Amino acid sequence: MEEWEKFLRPYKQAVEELKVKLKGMRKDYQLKRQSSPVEFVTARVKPVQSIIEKASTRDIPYDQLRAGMYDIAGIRIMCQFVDDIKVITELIRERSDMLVVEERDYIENTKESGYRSYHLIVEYPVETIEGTVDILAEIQIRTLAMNFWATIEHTLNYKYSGEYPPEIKKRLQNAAEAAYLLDQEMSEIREEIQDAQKYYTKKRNI
Ligand code: 0O2
Ligand code: 0O2
Repeated sequence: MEEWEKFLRPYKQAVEELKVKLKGMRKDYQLKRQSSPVEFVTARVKPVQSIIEKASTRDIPYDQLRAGMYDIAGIRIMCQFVDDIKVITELIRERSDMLVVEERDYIENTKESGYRSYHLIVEYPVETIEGTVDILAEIQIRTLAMNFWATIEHTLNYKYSGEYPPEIKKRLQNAAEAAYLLDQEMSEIREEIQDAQKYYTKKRNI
């Protein structure tokens, strides 16, 4: 266990730092009195049990975990509108404190399950007393509707270990379609919503 704690130390540090930095983007927009593409940010270090299971199913040797498993540090950025995802991706690509090494677009290429999100794998340097450790982290960017669907599907996935009864599978596909339509509808009235939010923020600040 002590070995795991040592191994996970830079990941824990990275997750905390990345959370503060990415939440900072929201603060910057608020200071400029502009609508933020970032709604909220969550982050976690993958539990040891999940690391062990994933290493076993993917045949990743323990001495190659740092390079072979890129979601030990996981950050999730939620936004209101699908177009916000592109803005956030671009802001992350331009940053000098992390390097995007891979992108996976599950919005253009929706997974068979119905899963939609944009994934970035970044290399991030963590300063420790023994020097710099470069770790990989996965940043998932998704709308609130995508997050709602993915959170519920993830829970059901645990219950059924991915082997859904046909009725549940169909319902989940319907729900994925509904989430997609919800995102489309909200995009159509985006300006209306953002005007209302600006008005509300102004009123609150008086
Ligand atoms: P605030 O003030 O709400 O912005 P930690 O336990 O310290 O490691 P944290 O940040 O407490 O981490 O928890 P986590 O799980 O990483 O992130 C949860 C954050 O997401 C919390 O913000 C929640 O308020 C926010 N959150 C969760 N669901 C929603 C939602 O539907 N809408 C919005 N706007 N925010 C949500 P914080 O960090 O407490 O800060
Ligand atoms: P956690 O911590 O439980 O979320 P590969 O099969 O190799 O192409 P890989 O390496 O698993 O894919 O990476 P992928 O698919 O790019 O991203 C994996 C993560 O994306 C998952 O993490 C989920 O968080 C999310 N994800 C991918 N597909 C689905 C899906 O169908 N439903 C839901 N709810 N989430 C999905 P883990 O490994 O599940 O870890």
